[in-house]
Amino acid sequence: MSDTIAAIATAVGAGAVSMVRLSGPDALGICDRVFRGRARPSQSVHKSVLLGEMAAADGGIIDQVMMLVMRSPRSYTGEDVVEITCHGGLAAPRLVLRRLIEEGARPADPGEFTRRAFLNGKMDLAQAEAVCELVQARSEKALRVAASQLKGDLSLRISEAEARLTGHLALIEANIDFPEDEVEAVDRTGLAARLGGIGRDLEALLATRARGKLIKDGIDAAIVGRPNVGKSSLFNRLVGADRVMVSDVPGTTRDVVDASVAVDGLVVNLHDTAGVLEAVDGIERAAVERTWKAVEESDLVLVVLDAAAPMDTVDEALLEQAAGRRRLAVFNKVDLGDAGGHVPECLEVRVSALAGLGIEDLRARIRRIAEDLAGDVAGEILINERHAMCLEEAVEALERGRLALLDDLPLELAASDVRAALAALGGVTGSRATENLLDEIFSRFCIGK
Ligand SMILES: Nc1nc2c(ncn2[C@@H]2O[C@H](COP(=O)(O)OP(=O)(O)OP(=O)(O)O)[C@@H](O)[C@H]2O)c(=O)[nH]1
Ligand SMILES: [Mg+2]
Repeated sequence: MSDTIAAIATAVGAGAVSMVRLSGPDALGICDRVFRGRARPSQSVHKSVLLGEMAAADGGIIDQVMMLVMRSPRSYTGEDVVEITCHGGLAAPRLVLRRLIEEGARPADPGEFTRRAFLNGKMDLAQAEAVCELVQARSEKALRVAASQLKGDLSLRISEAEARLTGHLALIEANIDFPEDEVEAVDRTGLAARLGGIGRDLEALLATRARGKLIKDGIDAAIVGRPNVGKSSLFNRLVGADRVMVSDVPGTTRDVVDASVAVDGLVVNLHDTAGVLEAVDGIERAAVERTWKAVEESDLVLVVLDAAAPMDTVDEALLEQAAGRRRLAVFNKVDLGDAGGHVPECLEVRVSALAGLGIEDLRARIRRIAEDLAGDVAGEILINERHAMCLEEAVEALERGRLALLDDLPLELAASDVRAALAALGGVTGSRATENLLDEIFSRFCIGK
């Protein structure tokens, strides 16, 4: 890890300024060679800001730049870091980067700055993951959850459990090593209860997995109904643009079409689907199967019904299928009349996608359901799938250890289970992270982070 890496850290494209980041043992040396200004970067103290010019290899000027010098170990990566702010656009940041590479820097891999921060002990793995989640957050709630994880809230909960387990392990091991000596004897029932208590705390964390996914990835809402009831018209209304084709020919939509909308700090992923018919063959059948699958995979189902016509068996089948999750009966085409349809024990709205009636009411309903699903996340810890796998392993090991103690099995068994639980917990914060795992996590990052 002795090389110096460089990358454009800002989005490339039109913009007033861009930032190119450099990290590694030669960061200051490289800057000395390309910078023309009053101070030398390598002579500058931590947190210096230098204003000057970036010189091309032929001595010409590439751009006016500002350099922020952060010296090891007090930087993001723990190495010497220079952040070079230049003008935005396509040319300036690319030329600045190219110049740094000419002088010996290597283009950074995705997430490599954060990977170095992790390897240099600047943050643990849960915090490094939070950096990625923060950058990718599509809603305020997702952002807040990531920010709390970056601050170390999840890591703290894990290290508290680790500390308690380490204490219990020490007692068990002392009893194994010096059973006859003056060590405090293991109270098997008491210790089993304590392991059970830690297991329950971890289960409480595990229970946040589903909501974590909902908040980070958004709420999936499928729009389903018979052909021609106006699903696509409604989809376009909610998206606020003519995203999908609408026509009076039944069977216009053949595939599931997705669009995400922001609803009060949350993301709702809308899925427009093919109309459902009773008996179909061929391509239509495949389309209808996708619709049923969309119903199964969604958190919320908007069942669109024709307000002006009586309900039929397809409507009833869809409503029933959706009953297992959150569902909303949307009576569309009220501008054509209202047959007074009603679905017992189901939220209902009456709209006209064509005339734009009742759409705000529909949005408000979706918002309320979404908020209800996501709950209040102020300062809350929500885990991701990877954390969940580690925690499940820890919970299982603790349960084995608890039973080993209660069943009067040799203490060695309980000790090995507690050790296994500790190792699994370490997986969350990365104390036993393998190269492969790090590759997988950091490859999801953007370049320059
Ligand atoms: N009068 C009236 N017509 C509507 C309304 N909503 C949609 N339509 C019309 O109904 C027809 C079908 O609309 P679509 O949005 O394509 O219906 P769909 O449910 O997506 O149909 P498929 O994709 O074929 O299943 C179009 O001619 C729309 O203009 C409405 O609220 N009132
Ligand atoms: Mg359609």
